Amino acid sequence: MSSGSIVTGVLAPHPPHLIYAENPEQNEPQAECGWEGLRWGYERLRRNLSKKDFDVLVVYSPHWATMVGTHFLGVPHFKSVSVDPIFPNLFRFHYELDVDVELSQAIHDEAASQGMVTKMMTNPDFRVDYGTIISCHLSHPAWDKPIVAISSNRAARMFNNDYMQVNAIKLGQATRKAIEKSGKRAILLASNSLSHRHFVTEPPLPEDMSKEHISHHGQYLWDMRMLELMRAGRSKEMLDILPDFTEQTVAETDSGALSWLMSAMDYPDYAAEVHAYGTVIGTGNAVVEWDAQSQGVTP
Ligand code: 2X7
Ligand code: FE2
Repeated sequence: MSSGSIVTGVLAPHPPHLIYAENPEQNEPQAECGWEGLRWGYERLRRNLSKKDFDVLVVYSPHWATMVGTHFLGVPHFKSVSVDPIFPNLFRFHYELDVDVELSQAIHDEAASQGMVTKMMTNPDFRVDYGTIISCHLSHPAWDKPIVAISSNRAARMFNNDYMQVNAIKLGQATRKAIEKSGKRAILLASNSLSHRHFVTEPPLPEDMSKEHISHHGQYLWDMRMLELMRAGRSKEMLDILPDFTEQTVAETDSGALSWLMSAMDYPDYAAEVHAYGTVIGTGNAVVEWDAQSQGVTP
C-alpha cells in the first residue's frame, strides 16, 4: 500500500462555550453570541481543511482520562448525548460518529510493540468524551469522516510532566508509523487549551463578553511565549519548556496532547499558523495549524 501521511496537525481546543455560542443544531442550549475571536479562527481553519483531501481525523483528548495506559476507541459507530459535567447549561450535544477501527487498532498495536500499555475500548455503550466531540465538530462539523480517538493517560498526575511528555512522544511516533503504514491521509487534532487557570464562578449570562479575560497576566505571558515559538517553527524548543509551562499555568498540555502532536509530526521546523487566540472563562486557548502538505513534508 502507498505511504500514508499526516496532512495537517492542529491545536484544536475544546471549550464547550464555543459550541454553545455557535448554536449548532445538535446542541440543546442556545446562545446570543460570544467568543467570536476563537470561533472565527476555527472558521479560517475549516476553510483551509476544506481544500484538503483526507480520510480520517485522529484526536487526542484530555477529557478521556485513563489511569492505566492509553486507550483507543474500538467500536465502529457511536450515538448518544454528551453532557459537559461542569457546564451542563452550555453543552448537551447529540452526536453520531464513525470510528476508523482499523487505524485505531493499528496505532494501538504500534504503541504496544514499543512497550506502551494500551487497550482497545470495545464497550458499545461508552460515552465519547466532550473534548473529542468538540474538537472534531469545530474542525470538521460535517461529521462525514471517521475518527480515531485516543485517551490521555494521566502520567502527569501520577508521576510528573516530564514523564508524561516522554510517553506522549512515544505515542506520537507510534501514531506516525501506523498512519504511514495504513496508506491513509490523516488530520491530527490535539484537543487542549493552553494556560488553564479559570474563574470559579460564571456570569449570569455566560456569553457576556464584558466578563471575559485572561485569569492572570503571567498566564498570558506564558501563552504568548508558546505561540511565538510555534509561529517561529521552533517546536523542539517549545517542547523543551513545555513541562515548565504546564506546571506554571496548570495548562491542559498536562494531557500530553500537544507533545503527542509535535512528535507525530516529527517536530515541525516551519511556521505554524495561529488562526486565533482567546480566553474562555479565564483560560488561554489558541487554534493553531501546522500545514505539513503546504510545506512539501507530505506526499
Ligand atoms: O474543558 C474545558 C476547557 N478546556 C477550557 C475552558 C472551559 C471549559 O472546559
Ligand atoms: Fe478541557
